[in-house]
Amino acid sequence: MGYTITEKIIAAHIRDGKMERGSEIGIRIDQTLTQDATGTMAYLEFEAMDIPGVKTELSLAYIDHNTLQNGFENADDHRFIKSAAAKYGLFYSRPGNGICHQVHLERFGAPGKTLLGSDSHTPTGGGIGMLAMGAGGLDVAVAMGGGTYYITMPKIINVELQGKLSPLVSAKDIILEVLRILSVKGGVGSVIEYSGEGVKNLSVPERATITNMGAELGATTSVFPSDEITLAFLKAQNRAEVWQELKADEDAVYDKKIIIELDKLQPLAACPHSPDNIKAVRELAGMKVDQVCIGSCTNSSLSDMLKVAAILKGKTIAPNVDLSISPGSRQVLAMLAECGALEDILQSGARLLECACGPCIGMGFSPNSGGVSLRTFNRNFEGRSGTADGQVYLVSPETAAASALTGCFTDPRDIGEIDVLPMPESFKINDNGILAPLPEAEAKSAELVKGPNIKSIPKGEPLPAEYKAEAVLKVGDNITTDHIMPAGAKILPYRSNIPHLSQFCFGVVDTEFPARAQAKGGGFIIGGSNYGQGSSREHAALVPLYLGIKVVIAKSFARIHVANLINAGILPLTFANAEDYDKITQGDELMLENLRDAITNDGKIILKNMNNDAEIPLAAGLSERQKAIILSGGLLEYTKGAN
Ligand code: MIC
Ligand code: SF4
Repeated sequence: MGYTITEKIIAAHIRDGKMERGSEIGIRIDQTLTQDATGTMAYLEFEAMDIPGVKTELSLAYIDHNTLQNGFENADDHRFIKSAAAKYGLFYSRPGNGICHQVHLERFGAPGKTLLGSDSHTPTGGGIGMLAMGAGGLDVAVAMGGGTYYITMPKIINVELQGKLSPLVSAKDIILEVLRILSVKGGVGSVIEYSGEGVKNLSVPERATITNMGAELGATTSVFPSDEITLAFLKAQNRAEVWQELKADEDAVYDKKIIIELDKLQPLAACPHSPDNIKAVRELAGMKVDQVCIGSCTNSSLSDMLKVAAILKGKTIAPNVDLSISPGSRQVLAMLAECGALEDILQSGARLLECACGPCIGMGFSPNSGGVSLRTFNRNFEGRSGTADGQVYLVSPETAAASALTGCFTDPRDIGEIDVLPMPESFKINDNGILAPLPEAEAKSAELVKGPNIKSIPKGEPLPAEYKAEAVLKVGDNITTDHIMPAGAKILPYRSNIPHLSQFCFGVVDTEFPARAQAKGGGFIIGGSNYGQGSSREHAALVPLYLGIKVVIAKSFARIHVANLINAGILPLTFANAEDYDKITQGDELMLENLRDAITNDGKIILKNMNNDAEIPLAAGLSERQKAIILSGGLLEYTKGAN
C-alpha cells in the first residue's frame, strides 16, 4: 500500500507509536517558530525546563503581533524575546520584518520538513510541502529542546483540484469552498492533502493561502505536493538547495475525497461570525461596506498585492470606505515599491499599515460601531476586530479591492479585466531584519531581560482523588479561544501577565465570569462541540487554570486547545452521550467521585449532578502519556517528575 504525502513526512520523523489512524504518535520536529503574543510564554517555559539551548535544525522568534508598543509592555516583551533568542540560539525576526508565516515561507520553509509553531496558522508552510502544525507554547518549547511532539495519527482527506480558476476568482475562494463543504469542525483529526491537475495552476503563495486557512477547518494541518512550481518559488528566493520532490504514491489511501472543479468556482465570502458561514459574493452584492482590510498571513503575498494594485490603479476608493493594506513582509513591501505597484495602491486612497498582523488580531483599524468590514483575513469571530458589533466578512483580495472602489459588496468579475504586473523571476533578498543566533561562547553569557510585565506562570496541581465544585460557566458550540481569552490592542500587551489577563477571560460571553470563578474557588466549565477552536494561545488554558478551573466537560474539543488544557493540568472530559449536556445548568453543584482512580485505571467516569441527581457518563480518551501529565498536574510538573 502506498503512502500519502503526510504519511511520507511522518514516516521520516516518527519516534514513538505506530502510524495507525487515531492512535497517538510522537514525531521529531525540524523547525520551530514563535510569534511574540505566544512567544513570551514559550520562552518562560523553555527557561523553566532548564535546557541550555535549542536542539532543532532551525528555530525562529518572530515579532509581528504586538507591534503597537502603546506602553512599555510590548517593548519589554520584545526585549525579553530577543534576549531569549540570543541566549538559546534562535534567529530573531525584528518587528516590521513581516508576519511570521509569510516570512517563514519566503526565507526558511523547506519541503519534507516538520515545523511546529506557537500559532495556529503555522500550516501556511504546507503550501511549500512541509508538515507544519500549530501548537501551544509549551509544546513548542519542548520541541525546541529536542523533545518529541505528540499528535493523534490523523485521517487524511484528499481534496482533488480539477481545472483552472477563472480570472478574478482566487485561491481564497478555494479554501472558502472547502470550508463551506466541511465546516469549522470538518477537519478535526485530519490532514487535508491537495492533489490533482488544478494544483499545477497554483503558485506557492496561492497554495499557502489554502493551507493557512485549513486551520479554520480544525485540521491538524494541510499540505500540497512539492513540485516544479515549488522549485521555481525556492529558486526565486535563492534557496533551490532545500527543494525535494514530494508527491503521494499512486496507490495511497485516503479516508475521504472531495473534488473541486476550479472553473466552476465563483467569488465567495465568509459571513459574520464564522469562517464557514459562506455565501456567494453575488448574493451579497450591493451591501454597503464601511471598511476594507487587505493583508494578514492568509493574503499578503506579493502576488496578492499585485492583483490588488492592478484593480486600484488609476482609481479612487469610495468615500464611504476606509482601506488598509498590510503587506506580509518587508520583502513584499520593498518589491511593491520597486515596481511602482505601491504607488498605485496609495494613490487610490489606501492607508498603508506596518508589515504585521495588525487589524487581524484587533491591533488597530477596528471598524466603526456595527460597521461592515471586508477582510482578506482568516477569522471573523465575534469581537475579534476590536469592535464588539463589527460585521466582518472574509473575502479574497480581488473582492476586497473591487468592493473598496464601489463602496459596496462587489463581485470582482464585474469590474472587467485587469492588467496585473508579472511576478519577478527573483525576489529582492535582504535578511538584515533577522538577527542570526550568537556564537556559542557569547550565547552562554547572554542574560534574559525581563520587564515588570512578565509574571510567573500558574502551576497546575496533581489530579485530586475526587472533585466537587460548581459548573461556573456553561457555553454553547464552537466556542473559540478568542471567546475564552480575547486579544486586541487593550489586552494583547499582557500576554506574559496571567493575573492581569484573567480579568478578561470569557469577556465576550460573560463579563462576570472571572469574578465568579475566583469567588467560588474555580470549578467546572461546560462546553458544546468543537470547544476551543481557533487560536493556539495557551493562555486560553493558563488563565482558566489561574481562575481555579480544574475540569472542562464538552461535547467535543478542538485539537490544539485540548492539548493545551492537558499541558496546563486541566482535565478535558467529553459527554459519552451528547444529549447529557442538557442535564447541566450553570450554577449546578457537580461531583466526580474516585476521579484519580478512574483516570489511572481507565475506570468509569460518572458525573453526579447534585441539583437534579442525574448521573452522567463521561469519557476521558487520554493516552498513557496524557494520563501521566494530568495526574502530575501538567506538562511542566510531569517533565520535572520525569527528570
Ligand atoms: C490568531 O490568529 O488568533 C493568532 C493571534 O495568531 C493566534 C495566536 C495568538 O493568540 O497569539 C493563533 O492563531 O494561534
Ligand atoms: Fe497574525 Fe492574523 Fe495570521 Fe494570526 S491569523 S498570525 S493574527 S495575521
